[in-house]
Amino acid sequence: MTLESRLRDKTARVGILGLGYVGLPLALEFCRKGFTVRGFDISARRVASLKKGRSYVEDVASRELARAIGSGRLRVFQRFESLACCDALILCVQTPLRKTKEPDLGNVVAAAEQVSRRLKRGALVVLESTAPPGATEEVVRPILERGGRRLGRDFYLAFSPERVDPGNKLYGIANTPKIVGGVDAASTELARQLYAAIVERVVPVSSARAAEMAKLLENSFRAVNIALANEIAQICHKLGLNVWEVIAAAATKPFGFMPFYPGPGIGGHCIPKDPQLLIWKMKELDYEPRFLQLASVINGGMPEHVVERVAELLDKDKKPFQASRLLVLGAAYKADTSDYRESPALDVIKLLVERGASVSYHDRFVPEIRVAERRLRSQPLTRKALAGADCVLILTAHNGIDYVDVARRARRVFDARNATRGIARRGLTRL
Ligand code: SAJ
Repeated sequence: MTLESRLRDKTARVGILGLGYVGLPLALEFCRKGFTVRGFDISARRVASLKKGRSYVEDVASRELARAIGSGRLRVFQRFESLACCDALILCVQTPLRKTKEPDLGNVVAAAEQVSRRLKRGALVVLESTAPPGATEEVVRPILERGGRRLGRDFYLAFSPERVDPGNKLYGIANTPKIVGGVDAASTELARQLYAAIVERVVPVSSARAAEMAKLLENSFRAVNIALANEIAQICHKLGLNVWEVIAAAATKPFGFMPFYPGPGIGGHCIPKDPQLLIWKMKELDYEPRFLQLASVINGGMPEHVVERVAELLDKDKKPFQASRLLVLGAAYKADTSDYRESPALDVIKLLVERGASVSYHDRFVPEIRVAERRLRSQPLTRKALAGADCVLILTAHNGIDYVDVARRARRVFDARNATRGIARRGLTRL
């Protein structure tokens, strides 16, 4: 039977490498649509947890996971032997940035090498991990061609960007359009058929590079617009204007405008990283993407800007940082998540500690952080903690906090997220 017929009658065996916030929901979606899935992860802890039907991904319910495992629909492995029977293999491994802001494709190479050692003839390989333009063709393809294999005969290869938005209750895998771009036309078509089995709308593009670039545009769009909002915030501060009022007014325009908001900087695993992949690639091609670079500088400068604004407030109280006790509300990179990767709140805390302030934080989602070689634990948000702080900084606007009470009990509040919108109190200052 051909891969096409296996995809059509859902007998194609799907293998997913990397069972994180992208791979695990994807595995469950294929199970939901009737496929048998083999999931692979190098983490013994993750594999053990999955085998017990315990989900570690917020968008995957343990109950559904347990059913998929119990029925044999989903089988999970730490070892890669059973890759050999898979007809379609999807790589969902992390592609972090190195300290030098260069992409680290080590996980992609390692996964591709495991696949290459056991690639079933005629199988389709899809890279979902966000990667610089050309990575699918220049990094993954040569690894799969080892041993004289040929694209289009022995295997097919495509890129399809993940669009998983953790915690998004409106958009999940099935109702988020899925871009697919093959290294050749046959690969595009097979990838289209693979995803057409699980998503409502598949968007084929002309190449893997076009698909890689579309993903980077999506997130660079956010990064540069957030940088614009951050620059407008600094301009409004100089002009004595309320940037939140200005943005809200501009957002009443029913066309041609999309609001973005200032903050203490940008965090998470996508937005800070994706533009850097483009900047890095363009360096190779001797082109300088100045706009992307400038946006990165503006966003990266926001923690410092927040610290300068807090310094202005403490100066009014004749309180140097060294004699100040500061309470930070929110360590996560955005509201109502426990993810604090690349969180700008940690950058702000680090700068405050370096300036000699005594800093504590409260974040019910994030019990502990490490900043400037110190371990800080989330403190209970008590009246005493609020009253005892020389300034309370709101860096992540988690829901479930009584910001009216915060503004009432704290001597000073610096709100970098407009969490106190609509509240008027002496001592309350916003970005
Ligand atoms: N941020 C601002 N101002 C804004 C929007 C975001 O300062 O107006 C900050 C956030 O606080 C956070 C960072 O930027 O620190 C990134 O926030 P984000 O809203 O872009 O959320 P992410 O990082 O979870 O981005 C993901 C992306 N999803 C994928 O890549 C699959 C992005 O494409 C989505 O558009 C975004 O979620 C979303 O819309 O939730």
